[in-house]
Amino acid sequence: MLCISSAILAQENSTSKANVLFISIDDLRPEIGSYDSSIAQTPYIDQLASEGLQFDKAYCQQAICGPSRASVLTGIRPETSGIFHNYLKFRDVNPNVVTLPQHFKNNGYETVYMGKIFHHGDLDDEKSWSRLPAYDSLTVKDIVKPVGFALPKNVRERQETRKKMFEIYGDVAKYGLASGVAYEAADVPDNTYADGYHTDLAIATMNELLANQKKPFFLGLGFNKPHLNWVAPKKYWDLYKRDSIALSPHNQPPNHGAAMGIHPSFELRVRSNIPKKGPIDKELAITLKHAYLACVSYVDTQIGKMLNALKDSGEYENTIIILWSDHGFHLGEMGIWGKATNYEVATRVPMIIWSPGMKSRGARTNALVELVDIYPTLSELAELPLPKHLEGQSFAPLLDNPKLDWKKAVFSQFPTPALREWGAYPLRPAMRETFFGPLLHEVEENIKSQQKENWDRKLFEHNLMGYAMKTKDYKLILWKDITNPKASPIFTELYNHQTDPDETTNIAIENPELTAKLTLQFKKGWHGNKAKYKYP
Ligand SMILES: [Ca+2]
Repeated sequence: MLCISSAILAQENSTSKANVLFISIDDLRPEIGSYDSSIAQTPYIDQLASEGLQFDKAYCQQAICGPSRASVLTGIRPETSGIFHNYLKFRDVNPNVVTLPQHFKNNGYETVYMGKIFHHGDLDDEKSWSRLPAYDSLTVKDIVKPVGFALPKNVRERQETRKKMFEIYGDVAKYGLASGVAYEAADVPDNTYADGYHTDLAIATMNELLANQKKPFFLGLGFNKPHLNWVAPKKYWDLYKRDSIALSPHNQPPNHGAAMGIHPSFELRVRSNIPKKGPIDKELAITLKHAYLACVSYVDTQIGKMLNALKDSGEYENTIIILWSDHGFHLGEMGIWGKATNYEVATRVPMIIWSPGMKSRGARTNALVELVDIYPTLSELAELPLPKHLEGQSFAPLLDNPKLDWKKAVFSQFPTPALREWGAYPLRPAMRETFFGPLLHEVEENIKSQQKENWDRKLFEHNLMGYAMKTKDYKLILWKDITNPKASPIFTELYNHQTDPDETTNIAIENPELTAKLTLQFKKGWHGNKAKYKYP
């Protein structure tokens, strides 16, 4: 009798475990209604924020896809893992690391993903996932595979650009030079493109999981937009009037800022309808921002579909939901179109959480948190043990009390944005012979003129790391030679977020005492800046 009741109890326990819906978004800065965007139309994310907890001060560990995602999903910071460009695979670096979904899989969860959760190259990590999405259900419904461009002229343009770039530059064109147009508005259904397709697939998969088995699920739904190219169905473009789209007035690099901290928008410029040097003119800039906003609303609608399906399934009250973006994005701020800097606009990310048991709903918190905290947080909320290797700190206590005194500082890093060519990767010499040449010459001259005797191409291209520390009031960026970590920084930036939230002026030089004090705080590292909170 005792055996039977224990068995029933065990079964009940396993089935009552909360599911996890893990929503990642690619390149989304907090351009969202609930984050006070004056223009973005995001009713579904806003709704989630109104029911959960919104983090207003959440930061990525590096503002580029691969390293940010590796850090989130392994729980290890780029500085520790060494994964600070897009061409390192986390399994090559850490073959036996237990990833976040793998941890859930090992603890009785069915784990499955669609879209972009890990970065390309890490995408199909077989140790992390227990099953495939419900492709068969979709096939029955005759949904075709998604496309990159829907309009034939844009498909043709991509092919022709590719051909042309290989003719001009030879083999080096394969390193991303041969891209099509930067944006598209086509009158097509949502699932013509990847994000709509993956949402349909996620809903079908969730319904299959709920119908067929009794394990809780960890379902990863990774949106590709608003990453370039900015393609979205026309109806999302139509949500915005061109006349209402304003550009940031802060379109110049910071006064006295680090010359090596500013890049010439490599990623955007490889698109075929974007100028290869010089400023992006106002008309194009407005179109680009329009395109970005259209993608944001497109993704928001897909999130609405997913959340509504979860509510319809009856599992909403039994599911932990986290929504996060891998980094922010400059839309002309500081003269940059792209990610890949140490500045606030690239490192600050939207993050919203909903958990069935949380006591505070619809609140916003200014607590400093980091994406590397997601792994321990979800583990704690799902009552799983915490693996020893994790470098984040669970922010679960904030779900009950968003006003708790929290971390003293959070950390991000990026190697020389000005000269790292692609995904923070060291420059391939042949790139200097392409249209990247004049761009690189210009930024290199800027660095030389600022850094004078410090200039050394090998140091700046390969060994210089910008370490950013964000406190409540300040952002400190130390540019250091990674081959000589004990040496003083080559250059220091300090921004006062109380008086200068847009980081327009580096005040390090005229504030030596404050800079020294913050540098001491930086030296304590993430260990020394954790929240002092003691778990009950
Ligand atoms: Ca990204």
